[in-house]
Amino acid sequence: MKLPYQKELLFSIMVLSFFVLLQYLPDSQPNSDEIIFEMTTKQWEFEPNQIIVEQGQTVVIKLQSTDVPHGFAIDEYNIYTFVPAGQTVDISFVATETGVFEIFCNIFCGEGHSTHRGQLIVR
Ligand SMILES: [Cu+2]
Repeated sequence: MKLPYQKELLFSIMVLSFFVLLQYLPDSQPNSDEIIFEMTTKQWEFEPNQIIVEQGQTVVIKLQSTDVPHGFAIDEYNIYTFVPAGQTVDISFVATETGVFEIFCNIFCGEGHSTHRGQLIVR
């Protein structure tokens, strides 16, 4: 038996099913979330001095210098940020590459400047 508008009805059901199924599909980008760190920098350390994130996350670092001007740099991510004395700056990037990366101060900040280091781990 053939119903009137059978094709149209079938099509409508397929379209509706598609949208209903969409609700239940797993998120195709589970790591697309944002992760926020509060970090301080001073002569001659970052605190915390290691941050660990998942690949694909948007990383926001709220970095405060508690003494003199410092820098925050990660070569592989092309990040070179100046942090004025006593101020907080937001550093934001997407962790596209996995690995262990050195964070370093790229503004001369005193005798321990060359040891002013931290680590970014993207896994
Ligand atoms: Cu420094």
